[in-house]
Amino acid sequence: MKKALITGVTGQDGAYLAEFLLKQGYEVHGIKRRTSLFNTDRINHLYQDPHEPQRRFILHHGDLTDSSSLLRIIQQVQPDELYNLAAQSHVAVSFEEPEYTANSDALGTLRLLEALRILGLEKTTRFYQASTSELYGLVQEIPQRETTPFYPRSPYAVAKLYAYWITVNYREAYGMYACNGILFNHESPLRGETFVTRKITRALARIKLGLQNCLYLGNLSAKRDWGHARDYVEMQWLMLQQAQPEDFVIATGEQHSVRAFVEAAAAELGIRLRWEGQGVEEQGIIAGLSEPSAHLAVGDVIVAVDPRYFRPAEVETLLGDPSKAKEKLGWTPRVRFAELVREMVQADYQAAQRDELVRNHGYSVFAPQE
Ligand code: NDP
Ligand code: GDR
Repeated sequence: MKKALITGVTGQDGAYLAEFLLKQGYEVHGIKRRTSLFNTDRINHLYQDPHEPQRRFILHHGDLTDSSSLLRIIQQVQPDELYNLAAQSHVAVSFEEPEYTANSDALGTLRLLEALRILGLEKTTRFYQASTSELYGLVQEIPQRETTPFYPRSPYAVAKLYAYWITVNYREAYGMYACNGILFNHESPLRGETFVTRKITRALARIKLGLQNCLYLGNLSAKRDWGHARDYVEMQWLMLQQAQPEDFVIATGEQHSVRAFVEAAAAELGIRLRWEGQGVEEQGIIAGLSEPSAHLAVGDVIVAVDPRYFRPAEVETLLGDPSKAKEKLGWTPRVRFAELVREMVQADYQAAQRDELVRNHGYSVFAPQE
């Protein structure tokens, strides 16, 4: 039985990848951080009792900033495949925690690669690095492909640039099977609540049910190439099944603005939008809103621009060219934009209905029948 070790197993991609690898018959090990509250919501359905002798899903406490934990876990697991998905992955937060972001995202990758080398596994363990379209930043070419020059625009992207190159370097220096997946944005109902797509679907669902008044956003004109996380993790696995290690762009080849995402989600819910500051934006200036709107007309949904969500340096446009992955990995995105929006909206609407029930009736409605 093949063994996989996943860092970041409690994250969006980690959860989908763990599920996928278990289906493929792998023994799956995951590294999770110690947290004061449980952080395993996304993988609870995969949990197996530690007393179960045949269990194939095993969690270990560790942290990308702690070499000793990584060495211990890798030594114990001796993985055939190591997927490095762990990261401080929020671009805006990286401006607030740049040093920590560099430590976990850049040096964390180095720590894993060194651990493999120190333990003599550099020729046996295959390594996947979660690289990102954020490397392209201030884009030098449209669409972006594997050969497009990088121009990172945030502490997150700069840290990921180091991780990208140290992965290439260890491949070249030590003959490791190590790959970068340069993945464009991928979303799902499991997406963290502060990334823009999930923030939108969650807020609009709650606004529809009267649980929230207003959705505050930053740059509405930013454009992204959005795909579905479930599709993308399969490519992470496929990259490690090739004869030679190579780097691949994974993207849909389709681009939409943040504003278009809001409109698609609102249409899905059948709600009417009212934009604050729209006129200003049409003149090419991003609207700023000094005061949140106090009074909403009944039936109106307000989407307002709040400058606090602007970034010190922005990535305005990303569009991937996945031709190489198409040719060599047989990549075709199964889920397109409209379907992605629909799935996320439906999941958040169900969650909001549950919150509404709790608000109106209290937790007692969920208590077991007496
Ligand atoms: P998430 O933010 O959902 O998950 C990140 C995971 O990393 C979580 O499990 C988190 O743990 C863990 N983590 C964070 N810091 C550390 C640390 N110091 N030590 C150990 N674990 C840590 O990200 P995604 O699943 O969306 O993304 C997976 C990877 O792919 C990331 O590296 C991201 O940068 C990259 N990426 C993502 C893209 C996307 O669109 N989703 C696109 C391109 C790249 P906890 O649950 O405790 O917070
Ligand atoms: P991104 O994703 O920065 O592309 O990084 P995010 O969803 O955070 O932002 C996308 C775009 O939307 C604009 N935006 C807002 N973003 C957030 N989070 N909140 C807002 O209110 C808001 N309003 C507008 C942003 O300015 C940006 O232009 C994601 C992460 O998963 C990274 O880890 C990954 O590497 C890249 O995708 C590919």
